[in-house]
Amino acid sequence: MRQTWRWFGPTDLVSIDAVAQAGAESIVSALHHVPTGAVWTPSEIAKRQDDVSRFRDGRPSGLGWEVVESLPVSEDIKKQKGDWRAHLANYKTSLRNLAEAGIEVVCYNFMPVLDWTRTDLAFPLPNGATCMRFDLVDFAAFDIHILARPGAAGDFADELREEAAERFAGMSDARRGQLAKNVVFGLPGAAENFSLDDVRRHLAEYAGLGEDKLRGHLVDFLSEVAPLAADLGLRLCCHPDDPPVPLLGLPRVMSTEADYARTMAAVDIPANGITLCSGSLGARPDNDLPGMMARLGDRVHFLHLRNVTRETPGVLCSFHEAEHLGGDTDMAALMEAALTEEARRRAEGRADWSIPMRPDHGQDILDDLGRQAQPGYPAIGRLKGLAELRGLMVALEPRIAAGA
Ligand code: DNO
Repeated sequence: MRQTWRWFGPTDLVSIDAVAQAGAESIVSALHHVPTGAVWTPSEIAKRQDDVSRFRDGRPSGLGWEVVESLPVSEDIKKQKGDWRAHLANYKTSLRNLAEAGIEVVCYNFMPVLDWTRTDLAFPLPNGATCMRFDLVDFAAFDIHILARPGAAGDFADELREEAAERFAGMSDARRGQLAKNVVFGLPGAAENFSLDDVRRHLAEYAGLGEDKLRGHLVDFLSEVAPLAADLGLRLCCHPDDPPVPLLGLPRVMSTEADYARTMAAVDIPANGITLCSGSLGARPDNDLPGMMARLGDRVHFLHLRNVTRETPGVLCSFHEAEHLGGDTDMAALMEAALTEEARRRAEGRADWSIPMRPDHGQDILDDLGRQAQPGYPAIGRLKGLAELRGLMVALEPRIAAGA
């Protein structure tokens, strides 16, 4: 298992020096400054590789850019509208340029409009740490009363609707503004940061585009890019929806094991693969993460190890981001399933037996507090997560290798 670390580029508050000191072996990064839909040019890719390869004082870091997260899929491609054919051609050019630069793993997602969604970016825990949280009542208050989306009220059960009305009535203007900002924060480091009007405009564009159509567009996209990726020696991996439920009346198609099984079967080649994110998928009680790793492991090209604590029952629930070994996913069992898959690949002689893994998100602890790194991406909280995961790995690996 390759221990990787997400780095947002030269503007990231966490330096390459810090990444090396945390013990990570390679870097996950993206060209966040390139607008979605445009080509990632060889020179921009080379520049990022160079940034990754050096410490602040210019000495070699020994780190390389191993995984792209994400090469974003444009809204036009997801909707098959506007410039989607040009964007698709550009996507392919970017894949060729990445392959040329020696990068093999490319993560993306297919969530309409917003990437991850939270209601709190710094929710205080009893020990003084902060974490990201999704509170269903706050979210309903946002959807029904702040965004005032037509039809929103009908998407929530009566009791929840009443709670949301009460919650909204009791909120200060400042809290309402903060909540809206948190929900639309979108993709960290992305060029797009949406205003409420932008969100309304984007939502309107999806009118009439339901789950089946979006799934069809995903399969169309993969039918174009996955065979090319295979030719280029690349592995594409789709990140799950976060949270893994439809929100804001938008369809979501990569939320469950059944979704993944369908999409893998639709374009049935290894280059069409999975980013198994235990944090995103773990927000649903019916996603069995160790089981998914065991059953879909063959196509898992990238692992995001993170944990959540679900606070309410139901598929659409409140949750917060727990410590990596805390929360509702049995991380030891998931690690065991991942190492078992690696042993299986090694026995088969697969060149890609070692799966890149990153400690996904972290709580803000110690000097992270008040430092305002990208939400979810503090230095020390992630360092702790990586250290704990590495401990699990070192403990389990020899046992599993011996049994293989
Ligand atoms: C959030 C991340 C996501 C992820 C993208 C991948 O922290 O897990 O933003 O990078 O969804 O496409």
